[in-house]
Amino acid sequence: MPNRLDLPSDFRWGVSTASYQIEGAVDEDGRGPSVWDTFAARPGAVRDGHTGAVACDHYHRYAEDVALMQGLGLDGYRFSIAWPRIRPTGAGPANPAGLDFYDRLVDALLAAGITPLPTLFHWDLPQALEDAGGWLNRDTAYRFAEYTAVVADRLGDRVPAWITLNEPFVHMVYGYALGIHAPGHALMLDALPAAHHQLLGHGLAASVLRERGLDVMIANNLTPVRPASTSEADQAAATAYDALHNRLFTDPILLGSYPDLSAFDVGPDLGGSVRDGDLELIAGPGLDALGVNYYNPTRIAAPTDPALPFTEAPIEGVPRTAFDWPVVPDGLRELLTGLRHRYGAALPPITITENGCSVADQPGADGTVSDPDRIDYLAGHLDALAAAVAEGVDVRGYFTWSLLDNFEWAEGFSQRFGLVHVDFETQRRTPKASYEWYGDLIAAHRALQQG
Ligand code: GBH
Repeated sequence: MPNRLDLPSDFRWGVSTASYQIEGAVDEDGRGPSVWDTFAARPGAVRDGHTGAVACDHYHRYAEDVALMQGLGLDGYRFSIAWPRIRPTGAGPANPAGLDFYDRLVDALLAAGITPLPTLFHWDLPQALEDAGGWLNRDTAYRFAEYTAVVADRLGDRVPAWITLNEPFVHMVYGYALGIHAPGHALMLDALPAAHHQLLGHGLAASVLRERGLDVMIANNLTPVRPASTSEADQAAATAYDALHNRLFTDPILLGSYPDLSAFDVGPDLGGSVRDGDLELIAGPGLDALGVNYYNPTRIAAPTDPALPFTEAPIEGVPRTAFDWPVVPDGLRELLTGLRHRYGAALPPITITENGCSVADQPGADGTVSDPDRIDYLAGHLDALAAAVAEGVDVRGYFTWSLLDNFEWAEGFSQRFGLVHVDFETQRRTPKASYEWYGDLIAAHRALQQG
């Protein structure tokens, strides 16, 4: 069996974060409000009333955080750019102080030998754009392309590859269909225009990047969908769910078409949002690498409620994370080989842009943080990844979620995903056992593969 040390010699190791989850400094240097500032201020929206107002204070402590990355020996760092720092009201002139922050961060990374991999949208939309309809408004896609041009012009001389969107599925479902994330709309299937407009924004931004000679990626949260049984009803439900979760955000980019959503009573115009020529705008620029965020598989059964054509069924008999998510490392191999089978020659190289788990870890009496469950999770998933590579899937890198414990959206600070423990009272950073393990793995892989 191949294992993680057998990954190719040019395989790239990284960590991931996102702006609203770590930066804090929400009122500084001209940043405008984002939908997450507004949403987190709503009573009951976030556990314990937490907000990202301070988070990890990374805005002021980025140099210390880059030093932690350097200690891991990373090749790359995936972070996100806060759109409301760059264009505080979503339109109009750029904010120079916001651009300066990412300029300093990029230079610090390069000085540490780390390639920056920015994500342009990781859910913190300028509130002013939400006031005009957010991603339900087609106009937001054009504002996204304008903002992309501003940051690409400033950083493109030092940043080779860019991720347009993070998890447009989660943003649509949690933010627009269920209302458990910002902007907090509970529109159920009427949220679908937010899928199309994000994808249109991806396509327009991709053209802007291409024109500047930059590489284009997207980070989709993909899941292998397993029918709960071999019954026809469960299999049909699984096919419907797979179309909504996986294909809706990948087919238009790689194949130039939307999947069949007729099981949802949704036509090919996604609620009237798709116009002539849009699919060409989405697929036309192409994709240099597909970013895959993987956490767990999904088990789907026939519907119990007539409103939707599926129901989620629990995955039993496997370990669970502190967040209660099932731990199924082989699901990553299943997902990757499935993508290769589905898209064939249309599938670009893959980078794992997120994978990790929440562990309820706290410093012990001696001050160290022991997180064996995270080490098991990462080791298992990296071995599954190596198995997929051995089966012929072209995977170029792995970015674990996350460098730091951070603001975990609706869960506030209660779920800890970091390789580095953060004390949110003192901002003290303590590398966990998993940090040492990951750094040792990177060094061992390099020594073995590069001699
Ligand atoms: C990502 O979302 C985000 O990009 C990132 O910002 C976030 O902090 C990180 O992951 C950790 O949450 O119902 O048991 O099957 C991940 C989105 C949505 C992944 C729900 C797993 C299903 C768990 N996820 N999900 S389960």
